[in-house]
Amino acid sequence: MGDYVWLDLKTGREFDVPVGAVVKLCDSGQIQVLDDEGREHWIFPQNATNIKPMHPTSVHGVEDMIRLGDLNEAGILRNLLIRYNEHVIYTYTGSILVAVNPYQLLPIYTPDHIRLYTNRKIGEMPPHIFAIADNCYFNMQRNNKDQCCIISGESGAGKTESTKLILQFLAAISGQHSWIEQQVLEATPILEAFGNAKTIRNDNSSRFGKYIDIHFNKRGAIEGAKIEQYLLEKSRVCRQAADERNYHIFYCMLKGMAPEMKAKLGLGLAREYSYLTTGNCTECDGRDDLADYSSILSAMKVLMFSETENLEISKLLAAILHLGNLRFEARTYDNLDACVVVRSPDLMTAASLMEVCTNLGIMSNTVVHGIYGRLFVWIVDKINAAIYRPPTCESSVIRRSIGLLDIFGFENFIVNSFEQLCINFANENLQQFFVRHVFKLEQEEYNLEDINWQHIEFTDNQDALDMIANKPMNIISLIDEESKFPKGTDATMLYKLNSQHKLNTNYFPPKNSYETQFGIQHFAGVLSAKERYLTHRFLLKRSPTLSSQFKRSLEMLMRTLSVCQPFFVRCIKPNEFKKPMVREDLRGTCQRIVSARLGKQDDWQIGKTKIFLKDQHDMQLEIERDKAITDKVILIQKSVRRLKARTNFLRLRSAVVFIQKVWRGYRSRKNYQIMKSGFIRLQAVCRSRKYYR
Ligand code: AD9
Ligand code: MG
Repeated sequence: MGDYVWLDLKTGREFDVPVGAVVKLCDSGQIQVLDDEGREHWIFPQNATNIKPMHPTSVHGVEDMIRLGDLNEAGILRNLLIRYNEHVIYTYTGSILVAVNPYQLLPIYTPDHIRLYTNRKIGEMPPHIFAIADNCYFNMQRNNKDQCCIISGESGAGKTESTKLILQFLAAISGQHSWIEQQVLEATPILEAFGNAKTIRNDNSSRFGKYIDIHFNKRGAIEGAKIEQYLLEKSRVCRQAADERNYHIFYCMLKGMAPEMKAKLGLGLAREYSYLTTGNCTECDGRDDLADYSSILSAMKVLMFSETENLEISKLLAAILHLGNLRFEARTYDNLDACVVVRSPDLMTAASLMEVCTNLGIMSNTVVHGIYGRLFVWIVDKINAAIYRPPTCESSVIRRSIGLLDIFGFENFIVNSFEQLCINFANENLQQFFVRHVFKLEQEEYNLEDINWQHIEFTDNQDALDMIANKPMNIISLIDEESKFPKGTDATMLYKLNSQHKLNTNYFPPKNSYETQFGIQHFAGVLSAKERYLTHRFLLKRSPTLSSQFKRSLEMLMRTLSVCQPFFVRCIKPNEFKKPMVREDLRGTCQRIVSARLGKQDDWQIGKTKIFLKDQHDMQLEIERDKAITDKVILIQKSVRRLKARTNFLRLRSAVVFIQKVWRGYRSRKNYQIMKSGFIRLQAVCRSRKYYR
């Protein structure tokens, strides 16, 4: 009793690995165990193969996972879990740092921590992002070699926060407290304002990639920096998915700009702009757009943006918002179908802000997001003009640098388009860089030196990379070619992709001839793309095409990285709720619901991703749900009646606030809307009864 074991529940789940458990009771051959997720199990003698003793290193966890006796997936996951449960988010695997996103501010980044981690060897202190930064700095000086730190992980895993922490550490130990350090640090809020947005995965998601190269002089002090940006997601300017926002800057500007200035630019509230409302979400919990606006303005001052430049930027942002509100009317000229912009105050304001006449012709979304894309590039150039000091003859010999790579994480949405292909392709490249450094090069060296070693299994993603971009007729080159081809359509492109790659195991052709979706097996999983590339023709047709441009900048990045000594930080997202200390057990929750409502019968089964029910069960669950909603509605109706009796009809707003509270406790806001008139409109959940007083 009290022994720790691995319990293999063999649930058949996709990511089925043994879990840790502690033995509570041994009774005539039967063993009762309590697993890490708090569930009890009885193990019978005939199932003894389900249980294995745990190596002592796994019981309370280790700081460096190389030391794990059970060095397998289960061992690694448990090690991270028990540390995370104690708010210890950093763990090493050799010199690689694994960082689990705590989703809360931990008191581990104070000036004292900076001092504690300065000038220490890796392993001398508990794992920490500052230890990686310190080692980058130390290696740079000792080996006189440029360093780079590659921070990877899925969207929301903590890459950008880690980058900021490393920057903060380097600025502190560079020790000058100089203007240039300040400028390098202040570049971040500007870049985030224009290049980050709330997505369903991350409230501050980077919608571009960046490589910040920090330059140090021979005394080890920061003397400048250069920022390289990659592929801003421009489509977001005109369209956002449900529950997502446009770039932060728009909302900050509308909240924080002085009223006189807003009047001058003809600006109102966020909800008045079509480009800010397609995601049905103008606020972001935990973000203060008003306060952020003043931080952005003061950062811009530090980075030497002039008053005139700031005004020009605001004018362009305002013009984009007005353009988004334009309406078009279909017309026929000389038997040709055409459309014209309807004259409106928005058209006048947009034209005057952009200093063009109102005969704008057709203002498509592409033009607009083109404006924003160029504005973003201009802003990055402007920042570089302030922080980059070109090397002098003398300094170029002794200047050394540390590069921090923070790109957009792997993404898989319901509809994935060209942007996701590029983002995921960039991640594939980085994974290959990681695989080469951590496994391939190491193992090649052992072979060359005739060293005895145990082969480590790893997944090499080189084939997927070859299919996407390297081999002749690769996916990117086919997309490129089709976008230049005068008669190219989505269908012809898909046909070419299918005929070229259908036998490749990394390619998933459409399931039938009506499907317009194809999939790519990425190292992070299968991601399918709704084939919509040619709608981006405006951009693709330019010379060089967007994809070849992106491919070239990635190649340059890989070349830069390859001459540096690399450090790796792998960020991990602990749950999908953007919350601290949640454990996610959707399967368990579903199991509890069906067992509570349908009983423990053999009539239903839980598969890997779905529950299989009989028709009558579906009906039964529907009835239960309806009843639960009706009970709530009755409760609300009663409350309204009570309130109306006590107050009078005109004071209905306070009743509405009350109802919102009651209702919110039960269902998410998405399912109801409080109308100005005081009506509650229920969506989806109560289709048959549309309005309730
Ligand atoms: V994306 O690919 O740009 O969508 P990132 O960059 O990986 O993504 P980010 O760094 O933005 O994720 O982290 C997401 C959120 O997690 C942050 O806004 C913080 O609220 C939270 N986070 C991440 N790391 C830390 C941390 N070390 N301490 C506290 C953190 N909170
Ligand atoms: Mg980020």
